[in-house]
Amino acid sequence: MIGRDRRARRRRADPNALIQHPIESPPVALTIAGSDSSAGAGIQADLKTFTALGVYGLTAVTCIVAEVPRKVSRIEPITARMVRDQIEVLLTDFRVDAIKTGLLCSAEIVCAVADAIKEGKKKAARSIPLVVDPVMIATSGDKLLEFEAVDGYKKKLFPLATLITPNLDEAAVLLDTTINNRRQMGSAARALAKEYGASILVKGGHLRGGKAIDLLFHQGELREFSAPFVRGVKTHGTGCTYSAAITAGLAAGLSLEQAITGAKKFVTESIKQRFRWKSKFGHILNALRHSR
Ligand code: PXL
Repeated sequence: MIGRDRRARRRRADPNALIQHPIESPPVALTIAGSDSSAGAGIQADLKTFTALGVYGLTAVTCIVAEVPRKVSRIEPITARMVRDQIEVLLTDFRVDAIKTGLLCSAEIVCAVADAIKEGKKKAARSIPLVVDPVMIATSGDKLLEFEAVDGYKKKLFPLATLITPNLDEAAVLLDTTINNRRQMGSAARALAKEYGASILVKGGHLRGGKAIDLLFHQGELREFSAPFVRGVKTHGTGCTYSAAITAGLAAGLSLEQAITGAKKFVTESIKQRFRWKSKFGHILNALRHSR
């Protein structure tokens, strides 16, 4: 059911309107994710994205990652109880318009997050869109998620999701298969949607070629979203930024397709306009520029 506020927002559902006419009570989005010390991914990317898109961001931190774009040094989870409490207090007091999950680190945290969201939604007595970004591996290739946590996603979190946004590697792990082309991407999106009753956006960025193509399976249909592939950039945090921008769009009252279209443009621009520095060791450090 959509309330009066949400209907009013959907009527003026132009994300630019939110930026150009700041309002005192902007839409509110909650990110449940890990902290990236280099601030290009994780909860930092989510907050920058929400802010750039005119949405107020709340955070529930799940773990702390000591890292730079090329290398994860150490991950330390927060206690599941503390993760749960952050979500609980926020959902009790704020009227949260959309939620996203990013890196959840362990099976215990995945289950705690699912329980807290379920409970919070019940108390709110209204539907709150939930975007689940099943983060498993960093762009650097470092493993971020405990293997046993995949089962928790399948059993507890995916059934609560509005949208799940796996990249090719994550979709392949979830379906225990390999995905090498567009046809296999489409089949994966359809299979995951059927399994979990959610809309699925399979991100094909890693397939390369001239375009970055994503496939959405939503309400029984497959739809393509594409943007020029920005070459030669080792991007860190694009997945987080993309799912956060979709979440911001949903919080602002956009339809799923409008939110994905806007988010894809936002990510592509953030990559094109990236910041660059030279590290002390002579290699280039890139960071997304989350602005419009
Ligand atoms: O990009 C995936 C990702 C998500 N969340 C956190 C991360 C990373 C990548 O390093 O650190 C906290």
